[in-house]
Amino acid sequence: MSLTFAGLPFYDGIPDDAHAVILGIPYEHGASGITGQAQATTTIRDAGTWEDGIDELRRYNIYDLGDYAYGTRKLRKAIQSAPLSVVMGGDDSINICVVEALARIHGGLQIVSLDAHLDVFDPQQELNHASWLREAKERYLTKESPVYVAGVREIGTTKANLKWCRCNGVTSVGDDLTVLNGISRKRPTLLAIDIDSIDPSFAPGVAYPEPFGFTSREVLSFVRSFLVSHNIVGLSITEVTPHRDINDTTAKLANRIILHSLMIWATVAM
Ligand SMILES: [Mn+2]
Repeated sequence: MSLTFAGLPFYDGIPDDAHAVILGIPYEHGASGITGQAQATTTIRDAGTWEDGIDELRRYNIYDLGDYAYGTRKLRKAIQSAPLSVVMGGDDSINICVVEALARIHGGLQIVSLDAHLDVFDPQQELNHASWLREAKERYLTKESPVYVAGVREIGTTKANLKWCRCNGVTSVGDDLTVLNGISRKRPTLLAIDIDSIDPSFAPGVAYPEPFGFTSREVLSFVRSFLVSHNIVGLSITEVTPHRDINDTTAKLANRIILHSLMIWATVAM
């Protein structure tokens, strides 16, 4: 393996004393058309320069578990091995594995997704990164488990998509991130950040950029307050597409969102 994330210790296997783990799923077979997301786990790790590690994180048992293949039992065990699991994609469909793993050990899991796209197309027709949320919800969550999506601005959301959302407890909150502060603070929560939720001027390295996204600062300040107030058990960052990036801007952004998240999480959870 190249550098570990932020110089964290590499753990080969499933740890039993981890406070948090980070791992990658270099998978892009859920991408439609433009691929390259599988390269992101390496690029995001390499977008830091901390061979010696970050002091604030070294006080805790936070391990980089390396990369895992999509859909394996080993991956599930890895995601389940700590109170907080940070997962780097890969295309957005890797969240199906994350939701499966977390839902099996956390009853009443809720999902908060930041995404330019709703991702609720019918998985029966095509199971990919544009249908992952529906697949994950129908397969692994109960009807009562709420799902919130922020930042959706794609052109092409169909009436059938919206109807499915209405009938299945999926709420699109537009671009008002403050709404999310009002959702259940107790429920175990997966925060799934598709990097294309952020404006392409900050995150150019994505397959399907959409204008009018969040600023990078908006997302950082949201993540900071949300991590402090809510019961986060999983954080995923997906859709970084290195060959479309400019000067590693997007990989660096993903790297820093994870890094700040781990630091704030360590401060409040420990
Ligand atoms: Mn997206």
